[in-house]
Amino acid sequence: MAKTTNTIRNINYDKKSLRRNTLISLYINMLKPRMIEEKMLILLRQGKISKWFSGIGQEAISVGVTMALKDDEYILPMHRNLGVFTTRKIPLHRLFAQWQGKASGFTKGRDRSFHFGTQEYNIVGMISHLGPQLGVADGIALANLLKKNNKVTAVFSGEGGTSEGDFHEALNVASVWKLPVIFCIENNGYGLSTPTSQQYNCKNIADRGKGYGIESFIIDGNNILDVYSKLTKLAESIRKRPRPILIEFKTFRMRGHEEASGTKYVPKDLMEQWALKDPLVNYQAYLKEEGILTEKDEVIIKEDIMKEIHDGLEKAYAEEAIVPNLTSELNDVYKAFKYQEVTHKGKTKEIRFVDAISEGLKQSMQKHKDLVIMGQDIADYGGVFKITDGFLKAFGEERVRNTPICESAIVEAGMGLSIAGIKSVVEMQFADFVTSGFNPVVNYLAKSHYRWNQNADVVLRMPCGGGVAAGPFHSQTNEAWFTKTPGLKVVYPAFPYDAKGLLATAINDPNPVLFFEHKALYRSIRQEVPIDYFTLPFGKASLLREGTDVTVISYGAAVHWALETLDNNKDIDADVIDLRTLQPLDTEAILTSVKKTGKAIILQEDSLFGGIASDIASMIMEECFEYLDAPVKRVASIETPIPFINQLEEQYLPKNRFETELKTLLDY
Ligand SMILES: Cc1ncc(C[n+]2csc(CCOP(=O)(O)OP(=O)(O)O)c2C)c(N)n1
Repeated sequence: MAKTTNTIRNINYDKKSLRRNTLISLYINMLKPRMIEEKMLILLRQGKISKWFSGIGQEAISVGVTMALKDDEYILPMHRNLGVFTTRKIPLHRLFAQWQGKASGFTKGRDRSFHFGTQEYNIVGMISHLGPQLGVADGIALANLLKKNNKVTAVFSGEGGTSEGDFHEALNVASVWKLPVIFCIENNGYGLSTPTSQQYNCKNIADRGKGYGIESFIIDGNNILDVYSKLTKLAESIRKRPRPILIEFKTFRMRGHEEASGTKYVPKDLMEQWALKDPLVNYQAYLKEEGILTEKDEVIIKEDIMKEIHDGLEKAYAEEAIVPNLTSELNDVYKAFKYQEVTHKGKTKEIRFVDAISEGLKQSMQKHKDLVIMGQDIADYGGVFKITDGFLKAFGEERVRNTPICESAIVEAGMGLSIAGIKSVVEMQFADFVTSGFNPVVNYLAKSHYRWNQNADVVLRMPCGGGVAAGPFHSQTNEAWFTKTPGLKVVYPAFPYDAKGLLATAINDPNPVLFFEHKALYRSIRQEVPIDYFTLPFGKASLLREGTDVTVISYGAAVHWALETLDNNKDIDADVIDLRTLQPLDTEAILTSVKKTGKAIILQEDSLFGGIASDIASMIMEECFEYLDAPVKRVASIETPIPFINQLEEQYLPKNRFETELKTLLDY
């Protein structure tokens, strides 16, 4: 522990009307993470923990912010915010167990260090990618705004993290939507080895607030009384008048990025200057000067914390190591969902694919009273495909939300809404644009339940597919990017009836669902569809035709190409399987059919390599080898981006090659 007696104070404090209890609590709450860290550094040297990101010298920020918030208000910390976790009074043995990968931690050994959240303590931990936290905070703040509960959300980032697009998107959305969120930027001089001069080129990060229409402040992050008093005041003001605020805390990173990386690149005098501004040492000296803390108090407080650390460590060490259990690993990827069948009793009506989606969405909006939908141009304009036409009038602007062009922040906001218990549907204007929100989809939505038991109750609507002469960026069918990622469900209907029933299920399901809607089907495919709300189960393919010669497996628009080919070749007697959902996949339907026919052909709109057809083909070979009368055939688009002009697109897509390939297979 750093020596504190006879210290010359380098920070000026103003305790205003703060009571002794609060002043002492601020001290204890800063001291505890410092003492834990000092212990961790010893354990690290002994090889007892693997990695450590130090927040030494930055404790005043974590502690001041956390104490300014109420316990039921969410905080989204980063890797140097141990003080948030300890100030929220998480039992130390659980923190230690988390770092040791033990079961009584927060991630069952599935994620390390501070990469966890806990609803019990209203803390949402980071993913490694830093920036997404900011958009998730927007979502939580939006939930608070909608619930009108006057709660504030605080989210942290380093100055390095502010260079990510997520920062800019999150601030912009928060400003446009007037979200009650405090963006806390800890400017500690370095992002790994990169000094601020190479990170950004404005004087202060706080200056950026102006560009987004956000009030911003600079606070001395090493002055605990400043941090606490100013944050308390700001939080109170935001509770009364919801709005975002940007705060830049000036501070310094006193140790390496993580312990192994050292601080060689930091000028010595800089380190020495900041050492004089140690937030704990200075505050302790101040409390003593003021007669608020005596030597005796200090000894007792330290002994208590030491004992708490010691006991916590004993308990964590005594806990047995995790024994891998395959079933629980696999079961925890998704939140359990008990499918509720809602059958349709009433009348049917012939509608288009696009109407089925619109109707399904509308009925889910009626059923789930707090379901929020978000997307570009979906409100007044009704969406570029007019699926949400009239929704604004029917459900109001709180639930039907036009968004700025910022796919990352909106997916992240969906995650935040889910954390706060609100379902959402996000419309990607085109499935192609999901790339701009790819990180939060595959890393936040997909992995949160497995990591810390937090589901992402978000449906992403994905208007996709070719045949519409729209070129490489408005025609892709990119389902394979997501079927590859555990934690996501992927739905891809081919008919209006399926689209309506599966969309209802996607919204009921508490897991993240990517719902692919083929644009070429929107206005070309009609079907009798029940007028009332109904659901259809995931993981159940539909057997569209029954035959004995061959099994044709497909999904989306390609199902219609297969049917057209078979209509033109009435002599071919085929089982036709429309997969309907790709994750979960109805393997049983596939295998049963192939065992019957002995031949399988998979028609996929996407280019061949790495698509779902390849996985299905492998699966058939592994499971049905002895039943096969021919090699499994995959038919897919060629290995180029999807081109614009009709004749090139026709050459690209597999539609016209399917018939020949099917006949070759039958002749084998
Ligand atoms: C998207 C992404 N890029 C790079 C990294 C590697 N990385 C982890 S922390 C870090 C520095 C972050 O700096 P800053 O945001 O200032 O926070 P600090 O570590 O200084 O507290 C880097 C480069 C990462 N985790 N995620």
